[in-house]
Amino acid sequence: MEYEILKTEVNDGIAVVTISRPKAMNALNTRFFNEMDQLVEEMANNKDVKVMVITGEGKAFVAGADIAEMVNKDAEEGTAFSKLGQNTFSSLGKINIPVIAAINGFALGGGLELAMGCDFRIASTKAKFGQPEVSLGLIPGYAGTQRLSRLVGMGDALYLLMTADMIGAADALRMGLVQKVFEPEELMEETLKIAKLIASKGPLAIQKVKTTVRKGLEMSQTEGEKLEAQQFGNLFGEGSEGEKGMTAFLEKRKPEW
Ligand code: CO8
Repeated sequence: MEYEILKTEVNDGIAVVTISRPKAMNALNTRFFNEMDQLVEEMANNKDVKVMVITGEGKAFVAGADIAEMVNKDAEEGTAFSKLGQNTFSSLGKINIPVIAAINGFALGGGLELAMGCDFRIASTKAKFGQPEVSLGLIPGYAGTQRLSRLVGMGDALYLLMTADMIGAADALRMGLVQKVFEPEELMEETLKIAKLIASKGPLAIQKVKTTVRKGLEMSQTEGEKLEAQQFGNLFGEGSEGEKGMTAFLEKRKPEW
């Protein structure tokens, strides 16, 4: 399948994926999900890509699911459209490379759900966030009810979900919904600096941080600690990444992975 909505550029191990449907505020349609599924598979198998950054073209990161595509769906089709998006966004959490959302503008409804499916979020001071579904007589369908409450806690999640209030970057930062905020003209440059910093670290360690935290969140503390001990141990031994990193430290030089 040719890409029509997703534009990808890979430089120095960082893939920047721009969602490009600006006339519809980058609203998410079936075509977007099919392209994103294909792209995630390609990125996961591309040894040159160490970090993926997702951003939007124009005024929006993504202004939600495509309302024009959804309006005539029946209950069964609505459930299918919800599962399609849930699967795509959960695949971002499953691939071995970190995925960062660089939120340039509106991140509403399905757009905020996409951002929350990423590993963490960097925002422009101009970004706006919200879950406006109840204004449309809907609820989030791409795991927003689940991810938002886990990310910001029940009070702020229910506030956003029940009021459909659109908040700015400062409030999103306070809630922990985003991790960093930059001026619009600095957003990509600063996000790329963070991506490059991550790309300079032990690649297997980065993979294991991602999978251990994400899988751990679905386990009890005791099970999570068992998983951590296993993953920690896997980084040791002759020729291992841990050996390379620790030896470089002791020899006062930069590691070569
Ligand atoms: N879907 C389809 N088209 C959209 C969407 C959208 N979500 N958002 C904007 N557009 C279109 C507009 O219709 C308009 O099209 P046109 O030029 O043809 O009239 C164009 O984009 C530009 O939009 P505006 O003129 O409205 O631009 P403004 O700058 O005035 O406003 C806003 C920008 C505030 C972002 C405004 O467009 C808006 O409120 N958009 C809708 C936001 C929204 O409600 N999002 C939630 C959608 S529901 C959702 O995401 C549920 C996810 C779970 C689905 C589960 C599946 C079953």
